[in-house]
Amino acid sequence: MLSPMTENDRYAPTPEDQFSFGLWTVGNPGRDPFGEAVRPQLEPAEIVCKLAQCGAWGVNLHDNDLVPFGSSAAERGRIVAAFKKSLRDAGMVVPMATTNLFSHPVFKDGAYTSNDPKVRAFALRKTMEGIDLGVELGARTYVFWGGREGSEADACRDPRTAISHMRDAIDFLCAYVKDQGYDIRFALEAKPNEPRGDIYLPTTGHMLHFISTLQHEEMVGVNPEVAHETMAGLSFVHGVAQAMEARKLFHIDLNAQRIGRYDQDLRFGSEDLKQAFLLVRLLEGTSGGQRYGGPRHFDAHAYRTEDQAGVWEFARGCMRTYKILVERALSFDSDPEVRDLVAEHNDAEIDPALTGYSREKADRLRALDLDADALGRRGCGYERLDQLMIEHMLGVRPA
Ligand code: GCO
Ligand code: MN
Ligand code: MN
Repeated sequence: MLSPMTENDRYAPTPEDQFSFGLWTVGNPGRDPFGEAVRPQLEPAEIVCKLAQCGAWGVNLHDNDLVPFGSSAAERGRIVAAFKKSLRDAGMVVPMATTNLFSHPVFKDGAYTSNDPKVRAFALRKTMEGIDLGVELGARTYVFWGGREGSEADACRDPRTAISHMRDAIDFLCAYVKDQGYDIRFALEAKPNEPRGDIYLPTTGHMLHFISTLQHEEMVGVNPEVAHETMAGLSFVHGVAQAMEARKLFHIDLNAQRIGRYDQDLRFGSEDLKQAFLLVRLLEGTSGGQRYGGPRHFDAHAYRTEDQAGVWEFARGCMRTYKILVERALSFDSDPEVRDLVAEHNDAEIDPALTGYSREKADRLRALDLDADALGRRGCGYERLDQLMIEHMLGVRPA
């Protein structure tokens, strides 16, 4: 039984929310390195139908989530046609697609960064076919997660060579997209480790710099994931904000994670609610910044303890928590006391002198009477601000 959802439920998902799930997320049968599957493998058509019933808008996929590795052209054609029909029937879209470059043993030492040009060639060709598939299904974003692009025995290659191979691959594929006339952008997803001991380009920050070295950097952005940045012990919100500021947030993988653990891919908001709140506040622009316009994709899966009912409970929980947090963020950012505490201290005399260097501005700065001791004595009021945030999050304010 699905949890009850009434028609006027203000947290009920709508297509405008752009909530999406991967076939591999709700389709995860609960296999882990220590145990077998605990749930049957669902067919893509069934996943599409169930996701639509839960109120999701989109479904994402790896090439092989839909078309099994090694399928013939005829099989591919049949599978894709049937899948398109299930999308139409359910009113669902495919906003993002990606390539599985990690399951087959050929990728055990990487795909684009493998030392073997034959493996690199195979990876490129597989990605070209994956892009064709994504475009055929209507995807506007193509994600690159280099799960096996890393090492354990680090003497195996110069990491600089790995990065330059990675650049060659992305440059090649950007040119492929342009040559085909496709309307699709790339989003690079970082992860510090797992399944490799260390993965190259381990954080969103590394990716952002790498993108600036590409031939078609305008086509390439990032797909940050809560779990991955948190595994590295970093502030996910700061990483996402940097991507937004650089206009490079093309996609996002929402889930939950505790620091210092394996990639948990938990239900959105189920851990570190404060980061989740701040993230939603950032994405939705409730404090005034620009809103993120892309899909809200949940790259997570249900606990291994769950049966099929638990999986749909999980999916609805991700979306519901997101919407509750939107409401809480709006409430926080419209609280007059909060506005007062976060208001910028504008100074008509000083502010213009701080940007755009000129000798005259430098002289003005030198002439300013600035009392560092007095400035240093002032309290910031952040204890109050943070407590107010907690109270909005917990729903006790406004009373
Ligand atoms: C992981 C990754 C993947 C990717 C997916 C799309 O840690 O397993 O997050 O789920 O997001 O492969 O590229
Ligand atoms: Mn991910
Ligand atoms: Mn992950």
